[in-house]
Amino acid sequence: MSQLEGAHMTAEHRATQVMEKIQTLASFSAMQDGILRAYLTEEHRQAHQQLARWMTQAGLETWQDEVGNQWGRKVAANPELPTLIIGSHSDTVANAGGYDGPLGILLAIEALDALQDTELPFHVDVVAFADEEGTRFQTTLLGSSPVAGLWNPALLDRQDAEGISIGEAMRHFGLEPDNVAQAARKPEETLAYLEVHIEQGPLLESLDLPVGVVTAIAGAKRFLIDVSGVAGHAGTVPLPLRHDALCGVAQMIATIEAFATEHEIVATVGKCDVRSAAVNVIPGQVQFSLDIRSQSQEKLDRCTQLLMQQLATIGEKRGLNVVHEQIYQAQAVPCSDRLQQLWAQVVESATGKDVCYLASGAGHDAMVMANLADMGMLFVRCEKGISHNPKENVQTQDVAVALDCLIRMIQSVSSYQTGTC
Ligand code: HGY
Ligand code: MN
Ligand code: MN
Repeated sequence: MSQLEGAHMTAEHRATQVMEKIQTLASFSAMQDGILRAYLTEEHRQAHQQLARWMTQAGLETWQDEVGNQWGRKVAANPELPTLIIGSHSDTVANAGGYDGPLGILLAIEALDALQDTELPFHVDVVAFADEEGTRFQTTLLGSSPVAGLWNPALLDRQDAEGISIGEAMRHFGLEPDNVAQAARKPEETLAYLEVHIEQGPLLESLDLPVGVVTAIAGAKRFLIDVSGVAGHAGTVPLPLRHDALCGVAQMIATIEAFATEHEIVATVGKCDVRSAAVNVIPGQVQFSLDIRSQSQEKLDRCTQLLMQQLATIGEKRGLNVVHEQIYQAQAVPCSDRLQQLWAQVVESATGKDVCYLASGAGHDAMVMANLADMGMLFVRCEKGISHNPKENVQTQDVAVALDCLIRMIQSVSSYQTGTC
């Protein structure tokens, strides 16, 4: 009987359970007709209470840390042994799919349930990070950064759209903001960090492969760009005399698209807000967001500088004032070579297929957890590569393959620990 059939359940049965739990988690949403679960909200609390129940049923010891992350531990016989951490995020973007984040958490819980009768030479912690997307406070990785020892207390003043600061929201949630740094884990006690996540891209589907090994995670920078012109009467100001902020932004957005195409990076304007908008007023003030990414940190830094110069030139020619504020950045991060090798061996033995290695254009908690320990990721095929969209979907049989791979990976990490691989 394979490990997957531990506790007398077949691989398909376990995968079906994971898919059902995805739907249960999706019900903890601030939206009536979609999924939105943001940091330090009632939906966050309810989802983590449900995850804690599933962790307990899988035989894990559970606790919530100082940031609001939910943990579950498969305890090893010897308390002095190091810990393998497996996790992903439980928060979502607005109108999200059900798998981005939760799939990785539920696979980890299911894998440890299947291994309940197996003694491992290390503790295994499953973690649900409470904020990876940054949906509420516009800054991401708030759950995993303190765990990785990367906490900036200045962020406590960052406010949401209602003017509530992270510090206030933490207190309301029952957390003490001054204790956040205590969530940091010790590198010397951490064996490795693993994350299983949907690919959020089309490559695995195009190759007809259920899973793939991640090589690196793209670096990203995010900005809010304020463009100021002159508001005016739509009926009386001739075009040549206008300083129309929205026309300027329109030209900037087209320039961003052309620049990213030319330089083979990705750049996205996801939000655009016309201040005091009215049909008969020439827009005087517009703020838009810019998300720019590359697998190469050097290219990301160089392209960002070049692009900002082009936006400033557009502003000068139109008599607009352009100010940009960087609100987020994450360095491009390579995945551990040894964990990539281990994942590849596991994938080959579980699928009997060639191993696909692919980089991640999306950010993940793994990119900050790499500051704590060696990091390795496994991607799961998702339909048409669609994500951050209610149409996000995976197949149960691919979940079964991913679960099999994760169980084999946990078992092979012991060889990694002793350096025998
Ligand atoms: O934006 C990202 O890459 C991730 O989904 N937070
Ligand atoms: Mn994600
Ligand atoms: Mn996401």
